[in-house]
Parts: sequence; C-alpha cells; structure tokens
Amino acid sequence: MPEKSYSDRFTRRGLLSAAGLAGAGIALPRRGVAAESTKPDPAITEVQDWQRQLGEGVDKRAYGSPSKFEQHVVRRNVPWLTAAPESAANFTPLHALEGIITPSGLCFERHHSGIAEIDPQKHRLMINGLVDKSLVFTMDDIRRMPRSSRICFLECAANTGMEWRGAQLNGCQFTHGMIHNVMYTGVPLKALLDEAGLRPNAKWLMLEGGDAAGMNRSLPIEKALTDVMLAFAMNGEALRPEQGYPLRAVIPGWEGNLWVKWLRRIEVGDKPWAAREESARYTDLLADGRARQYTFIMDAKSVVTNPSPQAPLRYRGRNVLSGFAWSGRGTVRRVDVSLDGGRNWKSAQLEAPVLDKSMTRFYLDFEWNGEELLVQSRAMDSSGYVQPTKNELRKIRGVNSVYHNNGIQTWLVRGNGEAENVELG
Ligand SMILES: Nc1nc2c(c(=O)[nH]1)N[C@H]1C(S)=C(S)[C@@H](COP(=O)(O)O)O[C@H]1N2
Ligand SMILES: [Mo]
Repeated sequence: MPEKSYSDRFTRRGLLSAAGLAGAGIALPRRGVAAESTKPDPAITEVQDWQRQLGEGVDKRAYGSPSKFEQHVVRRNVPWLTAAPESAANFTPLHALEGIITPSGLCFERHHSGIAEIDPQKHRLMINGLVDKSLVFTMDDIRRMPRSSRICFLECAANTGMEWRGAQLNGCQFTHGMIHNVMYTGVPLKALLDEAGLRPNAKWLMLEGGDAAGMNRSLPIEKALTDVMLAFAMNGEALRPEQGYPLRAVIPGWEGNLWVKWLRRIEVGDKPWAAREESARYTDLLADGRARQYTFIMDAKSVVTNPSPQAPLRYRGRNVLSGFAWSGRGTVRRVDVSLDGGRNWKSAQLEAPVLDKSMTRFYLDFEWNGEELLVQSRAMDSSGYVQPTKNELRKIRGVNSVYHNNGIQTWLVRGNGEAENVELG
C-alpha cells in the first residue's frame, strides 16, 4: 500500500474553522437520541419472524458463540504485510469492543511458526541451567502451586509499526490492534524458580516455546522474580491454542515477544541468550544508525476507537467518543481528547477499573453537527509520562524502526461522518 501524504490538505490554517466549531460543540447541552413516536413503527407493531417459532433448546449450543449478526466482528489480517499466514499477525477489532476485556476469540495472534496444538497430558515445563536442581513440571504439578489472577495488556512491539513514516492503514484494528487485554490465571514464575533454587550468578532466563519455531527469548531475572506469571487460563477458561495452550509466560507491561507461548523450557543463565540474532530483530534502529536494544517496557499510548475509519459517525447531535489507553509503567492517570487536531484538549472520563498495566477505557460525550474533526487522544500515566506526538517521537528515533511507536493517532472525520487515518503536517 503506498504512503499517503496529507500535509498539503491539512495545513494549520485550514483547520481553524473546524477547530472553532469543535471546541464549542463539546459544551452544548444534551439533546435526546430517540425519535419521537409519531407514526406506527412495524418493528414494534408487527409480530417478528423470531417470535413465531420456538428457539433452539439448551442441547444445541454446548459452547456458545456470538450472534450471527455479529459475524463482522473478527480478527483480521493484512495479507501483504507478511509472506505466510503461519508467520504473521492478525489484529484485534478494537473499534468493536466494550469495556476493557478482550474476548478470547478476538485476541490478536502473532505466530512465528503457526499454532501448536499441544496435548496437556504430554506437556512438560523444564527448568535447568544455573539452578540447584533441574526440574520437570507437568501441568498438574503447576496447578498445585498457589495461583492468582490478574488483568494485563499484551502489546506487540511492532504495533503501529507501519505508521512510522506516515499514515498508512485505515482502521484502528490495523494501526493499533496488535494488543489484547485479558484476565490471566496462573502461578508466579518466582515460585517455580524458588523450587529449583537459583544459583548466585543467575542473571538471565531463556524462555523457550514448544511450537515449530521453538521460539526463545531472554528475560532479565529481576523482572522474572517481580511479577511474571505462567498462565494456564485466560478470561476464566483454559488458554486458547492461539494464545499458547496449555502454558504461556505473562510479562506485565513488557513487549509481547517476550510472552513465550506453549512454554516448555526455562534455562537460567548469567547473560542474555545465544539466540541473539533473534533478539537483535527486536531492536529499534535510530536515524544515526545506532540501535536501541532491550527496550522491553511499553510506554504509555492511547487510541480513539470510536469514531475511527471502521466506526464512522452515523448521527448528528449526541455522540459518545470512546477509546483505550494503557501504559507498561503503571496505571493510566489521565487521557485528554482533542477534536481539532491538538489545539484544544478536554479530559476524558476514565472508566473503572483502572488497573496497573491494563488497558483502560475512556469516554467523552460530545455533540456533532457535521463539522470536520481531527480526533486525537493523549495518555498520561502514573509515572508522569505523557504520550508524545508522532513528530516528537520521530525527532528522537527517526523513521527506521518498526517498533515502539506510541505516538498520538489522528483521525480525520469528514462532514459525512466517515473517518480516515491522517497525519498533521
Ligand atoms: N512460542 C511462541 N511464543 C510467542 C510467539 C511465537 O511465535 N511463538 N510470538 C510472540 C510475539 S512476537 C507476540 S507479540 C506474542 C503474541 O501473543 P498472542 O498471539 O497471544 O497475541 O506472543 C509471543 N510469543
Ligand atoms: Mo510481537
């Protein structure tokens, strides 16, 4: 897909009129949303098809799935991004979600060698290396250790990576959908490491997956002993195969590639692992040719999901703007929203629960009268960090990286309500 340049069309001068209207629009008094009932509506007065016969009984849907009218709400991929679907990613439909939990069937997937289908009876987790004794755990062993649940986001470091050089993909599903937010249940990695007994020179772990890639990643021991969890469940049921059934690493706030799925081995060492060529791929190339390495933490970021290209404005008058914010450094403290490309900002309402290293839902009620909008959101986290504009990021990082793009997203909403991914000049 070719890059688009919007800088000519969206000069600062051109924005002024829209800015005035939008700024005023926020404060207008509430109007009703429902039409006044003046003539009979067949949707109310007539008996509907689904009222004429018995519905399916309790023996028909042993494992439930969404209404057939929701079939458009699915993970989607962008085939031209990668050579093969087995080594690719698809994207969470963020614009179609509510609240903060990503339903398991809609969690984006990123595989290097496809989905491993593992028999949990035959699955083992080995811990070896710089430990007092090497151990092998069955899934039953792991389930006998003290467990807990927590909600946190997983964001691929490449999320929004196609946008470094300019607005590219038309929809928050594609620009921001390499993220999901799940309640995991599992055991603290520390409990397993304690059982094996760490040697004093233990500094790094190598986590290895049981997929065809045997994907492995290096993890510093301090993080492993702080809040890393080995999860066997998500959203109240066993992990999905796509998400690493029967066991995956959960590494709150850190980039997704470390969250090894189908986890089968942890080797304890004194330095980052030999698969250095692999980890080297997850470095951020800077403009001057130097690279940022081991950029594990995901900085604060946000995106307006409604309106957005896949969720246009359909009505004038009352509307609810909504979106997600998150930070790998703590909780989301504030989200500001602009409807005029960053000239005026208004604080959005954060919806509880606002959790540590979790996606957070925000809302802003507004009136829309058909004026063009340039919609943006800007997150601030509990460390005081403020989400930068894309140009501020580029000044520091250049445009060579595909990773860690947490810049402010802009949607242009046209007079007909349709939204488009744009960049301000
Ligand atoms: N074993 C294994 N683990 C893996 C991967 C993989 O290909 N194999 N991909 C990693 C990457 S790059 C990401 S972003 C996350 C994606 O997790 P998800 O598929 O649950 O979204 O898993 C990570 N863990
Ligand atoms: Mo990733």
